[in-house]
Amino acid sequence: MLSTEKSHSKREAIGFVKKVGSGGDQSGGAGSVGIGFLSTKSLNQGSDTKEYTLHHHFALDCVAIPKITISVMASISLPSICPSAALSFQDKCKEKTKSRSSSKSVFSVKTKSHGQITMAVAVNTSRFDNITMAPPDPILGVSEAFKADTSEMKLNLGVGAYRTEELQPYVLKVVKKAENLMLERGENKEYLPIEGLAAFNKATAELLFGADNPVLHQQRVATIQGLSGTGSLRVAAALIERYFPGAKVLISSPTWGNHKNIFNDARVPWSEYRYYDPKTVGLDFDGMVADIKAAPEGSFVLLHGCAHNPTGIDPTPEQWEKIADVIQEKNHIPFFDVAYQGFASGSLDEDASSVRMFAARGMELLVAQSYSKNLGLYAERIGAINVLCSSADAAVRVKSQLKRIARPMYSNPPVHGARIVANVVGNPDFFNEWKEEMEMMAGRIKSVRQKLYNNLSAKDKSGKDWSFVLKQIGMFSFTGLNKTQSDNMTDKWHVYMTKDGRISLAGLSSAKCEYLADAIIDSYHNVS
Ligand code: PLA
Repeated sequence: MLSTEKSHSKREAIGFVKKVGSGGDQSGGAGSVGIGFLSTKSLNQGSDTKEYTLHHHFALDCVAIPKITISVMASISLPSICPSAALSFQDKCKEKTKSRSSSKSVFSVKTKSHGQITMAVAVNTSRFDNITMAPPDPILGVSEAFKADTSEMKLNLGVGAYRTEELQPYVLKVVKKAENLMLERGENKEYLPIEGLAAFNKATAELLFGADNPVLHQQRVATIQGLSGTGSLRVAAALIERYFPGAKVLISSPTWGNHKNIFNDARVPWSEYRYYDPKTVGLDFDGMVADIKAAPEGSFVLLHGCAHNPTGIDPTPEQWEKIADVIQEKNHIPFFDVAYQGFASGSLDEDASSVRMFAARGMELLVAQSYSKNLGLYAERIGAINVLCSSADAAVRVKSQLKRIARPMYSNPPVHGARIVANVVGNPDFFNEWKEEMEMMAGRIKSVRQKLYNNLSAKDKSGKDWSFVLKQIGMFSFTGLNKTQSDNMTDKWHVYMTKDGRISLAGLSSAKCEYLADAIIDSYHNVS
């Protein structure tokens, strides 16, 4: 153990402190040691109690530590965070230890005399010691693991990000054109208003509801630009928490892995409704309707507008109508997450048909939008939150509150992606080019889906029906593989995927379909 000795004159700045280290001794012997600096302040004026705060500390190996004397103490309280040091000090001083906040390297000293004592306090602790290691993100963490794999066979089917047939990221040609135009115009970098770029907000609401939708002409939609789908969902969650205290959000089981985090962080209670039926690898429609019906009146029902993530299973138009019936009956509020408009079917209008049908019924609803997938603007963080209200007056008030929520969260949104969307949608040539590229991307995903199915059914001699792969829509396939089987996909076959059995077909090339089919068949039949 190392000790300190130094005369103390001022209230500020006291000395060094120790770490118990092998080979250390009272006189400051060698060993592995930590050194910290303390500052002090009187807790109350005139009082003899002082609070010592540990500032930096760092480790040294095999150095002699000077002795420092602190000339003020008679008793000391140590935090529970460093029990070993507390004991050491107790032994030495025969003083009582008293636990203070366990998260702070702070201790108190009572000055009753000016005798000299030697002090030893463990400082190889951090104020962040009570923070535990967070687990890797179940989706984005997969990409990190993929990067670390050196196998040539490796395949990243984790995150839903579009890749070319060469498995390279793809920047849409129309996005490059819009960016060139923006560069030529020499746009400035001024702050946007809190609600975002006006041209973007207009374009995004029109894409969602259809430019001719009466709800827009009646100015019943409050739209603000958001930080893509996630940020838009988060702002809407904050609105729910603030203005619908105690209201529950109903979430499909299963759902996109981040939904629960979003509502948890916003302190919005949620519960699940049945959605996926493992027996049929299809929609548990009766279960879904029963659970929505059973929920407390006035709940929010989170619905995936199209291309349900992770299952790839969407209700049919008739089923959507029945879902709308029960939501209306129970006075619930639909909350759509539209992260894949145009990417599921290749058609912007078709993929928005669920939202438009609910709007046509005169229902109030919320919609979070994302341009990560359909315009490939993942890192630009561009999306929107729309609240369709029953009156223009309500929409104005709701918009003012959305802005009020956004301001302390991120102040105002980034401009680049918003300008891209506004330029692409606002220019008829660009708009058509975008639709063609979207069809191309959706088409490539459909073709690998077909090829994967062909390989699965040709190679698997067990008679298992793989046709569910073809019935699913969007960029994902929910394989039905369990966690152990999914682990086998990664550990043995270097196929990276989420542990719920989801694979992103957007990350699959035609050339890799056969390999993937082999991996799935092996994991399905040989691992339980
Ligand atoms: N909503 C759903 C249903 C999603 O699948 C995603 C993205 C988002 C919202 C949010 O995307 P954004 O914030 O980029 O707009 N889901 C991805 C990526 C593609 C992710 O997990 O962040 C996925 O792999 O599931």
